[in-house]
Amino acid sequence: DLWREDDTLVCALRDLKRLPECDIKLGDLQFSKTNVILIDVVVFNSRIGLLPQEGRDVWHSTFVKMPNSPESFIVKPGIRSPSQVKRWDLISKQLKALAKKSEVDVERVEKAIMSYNPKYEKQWSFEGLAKFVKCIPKGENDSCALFPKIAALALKLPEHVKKAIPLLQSGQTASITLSQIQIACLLANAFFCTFPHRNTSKPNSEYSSYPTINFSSLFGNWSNRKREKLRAIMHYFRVVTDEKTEPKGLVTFERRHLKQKDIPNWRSCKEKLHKLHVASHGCIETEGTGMLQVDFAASVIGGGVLGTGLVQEEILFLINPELIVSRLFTQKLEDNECLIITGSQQFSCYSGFGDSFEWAGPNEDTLKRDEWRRLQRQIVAIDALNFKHRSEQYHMGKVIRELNKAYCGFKKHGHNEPDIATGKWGCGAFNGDPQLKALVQLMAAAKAKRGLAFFTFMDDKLKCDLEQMYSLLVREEVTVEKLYEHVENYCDEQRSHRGSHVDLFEFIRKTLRPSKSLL
Ligand code: AR6
Repeated sequence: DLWREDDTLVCALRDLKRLPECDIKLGDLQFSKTNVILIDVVVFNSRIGLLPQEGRDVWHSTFVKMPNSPESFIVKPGIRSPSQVKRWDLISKQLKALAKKSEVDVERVEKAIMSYNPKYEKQWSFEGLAKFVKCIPKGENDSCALFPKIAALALKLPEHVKKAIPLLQSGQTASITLSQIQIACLLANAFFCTFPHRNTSKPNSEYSSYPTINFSSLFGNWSNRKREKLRAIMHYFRVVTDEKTEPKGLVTFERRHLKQKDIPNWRSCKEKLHKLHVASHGCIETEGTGMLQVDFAASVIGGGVLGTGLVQEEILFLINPELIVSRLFTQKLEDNECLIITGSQQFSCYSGFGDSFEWAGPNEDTLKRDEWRRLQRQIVAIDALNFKHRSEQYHMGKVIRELNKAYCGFKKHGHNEPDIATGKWGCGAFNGDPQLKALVQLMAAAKAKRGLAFFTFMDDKLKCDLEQMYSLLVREEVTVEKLYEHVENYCDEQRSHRGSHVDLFEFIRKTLRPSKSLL
């Protein structure tokens, strides 16, 4: 192997920084105009307990439109003329009827949901949910007993969430902190498809730039994927509706927008590469525990979690279902934006990926909590570009977009922050070049002065190649600006027809060590 010269310069996993050791001092929980907190901060800070923050409903384009808003009505067709009913009156009547029972079947759930979503009578199907209830193994088959509990939880919305929930809109840096039980209550409402104005994402519709949140799409077409997704979701509700296991912490969702003035000029970045660890075994959420964990996101957060998608992001959202609530208030991410979620709980274990994904039982989350009672899990959602043709990515405009996106996610906001756990970001469903994406993430991490743990997900060749490329770059003291130049030259060559078909690493190696390439 021509590459192998000296020892590799990558570091060991234990040399990277993780959350418990970082010991970040948060001080009292504090709200501001851009840091909205849905629980009572005074009560929380005096450690008395967890109460919802008082507030009022705001029916406005910059807030989540709530199903219990006094301004939300449903038009019911009448014999003579249509009449208007308050949405929550109808919903609560239906859900109360369910909550009273010890068991209800899917038909009854369907009837309730359709009663306040009459427009979708012909479009929505509950075939998937019905088959799910039929096919699930005995010990786990408590769905019919869970439906009433989920209904009871959804009904508590007016008690649990009193303050209006702002939308995290594009262009903003802002956060929302709420309790896990508030999240559970919102998700119980999503399960029962109660959120108004959220059933269509047609262009020009009010929420066309938001993800869907009502769970209707999970209940339709049956497939093995649906079965496993529903197992994970039902397990979440099993835990949160049980007083003994109900979670008691907080979770923060923060949208970050990288301001123009903070966008690096990559052409003149003097930083040297920071630490790198590469592993072909293990994965971001396990071996990367305590690090800033990258969600290989879609710009519409959560991607296909409520539909058929089942790759890294969707799996992450299924095993940490609290992440799904981000879909309620997070507008589509722009190029220079990311979403950071702190404190979500991992409720389930899994095995497989895509079609082989399986729910593998409950997960006892043993992470410690921070001063704001958030589990020490930090996830950053960054969406790579989706390339139809691989050749599209070899343009500096595209490379810069990816550099800025990664940098927006990686940029530190305090002194003592953990390193980053990532991998083949943008290289599966989104068709990116793993070598290019690895260098892009290394450059962004160098600028952010953070180390990277890179999990190649069983790709042994990438592990070897990346270790050797990194070692060469470090040995040659290649700075970010220099690396940028190499990438630029590679892109030029890819586009001109003189280009040989070498890969990016080989190209850089030949440039840095021309004599060796002659061997
Ligand atoms: N840890 C480390 N690596 C992983 C893990 C993991 N847990 N899971 C997967 N990989 P992909 P993308 C590797 O396709 O290309 C979703 O629908 C594995 O080798 O999920 O950025 C989103 O909502 C995999 O092939 O990410 C977006 O719409 C590779 O990472 C879209 O997919 C890429 O994973 C994003 O696609």
